[in-house]
Amino acid sequence: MTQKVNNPNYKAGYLGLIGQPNAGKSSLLNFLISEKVSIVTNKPQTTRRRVMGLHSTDAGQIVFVDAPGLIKSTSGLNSFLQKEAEEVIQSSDALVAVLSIDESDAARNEEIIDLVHRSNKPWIGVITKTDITEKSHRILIIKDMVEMKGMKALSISNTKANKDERHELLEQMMNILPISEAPLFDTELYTTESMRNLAEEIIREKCFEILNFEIPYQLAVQTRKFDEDAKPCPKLYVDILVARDSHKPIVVGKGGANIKKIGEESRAEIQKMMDVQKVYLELNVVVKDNWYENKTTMKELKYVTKSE
Ligand SMILES: Nc1nc2c(ncn2[C@@H]2O[C@H](COP(=O)(O)OP(=O)(O)OP(=O)(O)O)[C@@H](O)[C@H]2O)c(=O)[nH]1
Ligand SMILES: [Mg+2]
Repeated sequence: MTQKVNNPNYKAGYLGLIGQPNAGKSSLLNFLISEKVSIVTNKPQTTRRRVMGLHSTDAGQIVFVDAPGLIKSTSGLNSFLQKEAEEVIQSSDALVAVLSIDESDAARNEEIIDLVHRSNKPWIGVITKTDITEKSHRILIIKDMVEMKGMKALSISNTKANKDERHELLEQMMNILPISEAPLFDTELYTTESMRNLAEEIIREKCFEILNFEIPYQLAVQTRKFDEDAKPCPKLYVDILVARDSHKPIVVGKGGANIKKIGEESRAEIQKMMDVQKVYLELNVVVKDNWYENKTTMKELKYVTKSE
């Protein structure tokens, strides 16, 4: 149970990060909470289900909800991504429109602005990737689009911003949250994600980075067994699900090169995340034909929205 606070101005609530795929939502979340909770790659549609990150101070608690990028689809995994993003909008107390200056089509940023505005929830615009100097003329254009709706726009580089800029952003975000009698989660936590989920996501991120083309989009990561208290070190047995037979040799790679690299890079990052010297990680590539069309598998992977 979380404790009531003795501050009539204390704020707490869910703040959804909404944007086009690749806009920098997950990078923004990690930057704001100074921890890596949401995976980041240069490929769109990296985030699949909502990921929560927490920022707690004496003034309040922001529960960031990182959503998948907005896409339109009616089938398979993409239809889940669309529903999940829509549900984050509905279930949040306030929203951040994450708007990248790297987006060449202004209409795509406008679409996000219209969407968050239509929700009738308090929102602010955060203009990202401002370090891409050759596109900096777009900052003012996007700022205008947000201000036309009567809302505030702040700009940030997730890679180059300093502590003061981070504080400014957090303060503005706290401002649009509702007054609350108590924090929503334990104030010592920086995420509500389990170790197991964080580890799965790290492995998925490495798959995205190491494997090319369409394979990462048709792949999922599922823990078979996680023995946290094993001696001499925690043991993780994880399946990489692929959608067809022909994908398996691609994930494994020539002489096992890909899977070895995915394993090594994942293990190093999982050890860091768990704050331990050593983790035993066993990866298995498992073919599950068109797993994204299988309701049970989708459920097991938590690729179902809260309302389903
Ligand atoms: N130059 C620059 N690149 C950034 C910035 N923020 C994010 N990126 C890069 O943009 C790419 C996408 O970042 P993500 O944080 O994964 O974007 P996202 O909006 O969460 O993407 P999805 O989960 O796919 O919807 C990655 O290659 C990031 O490194 C930034 O401020 N500046
Ligand atoms: Mg993301």
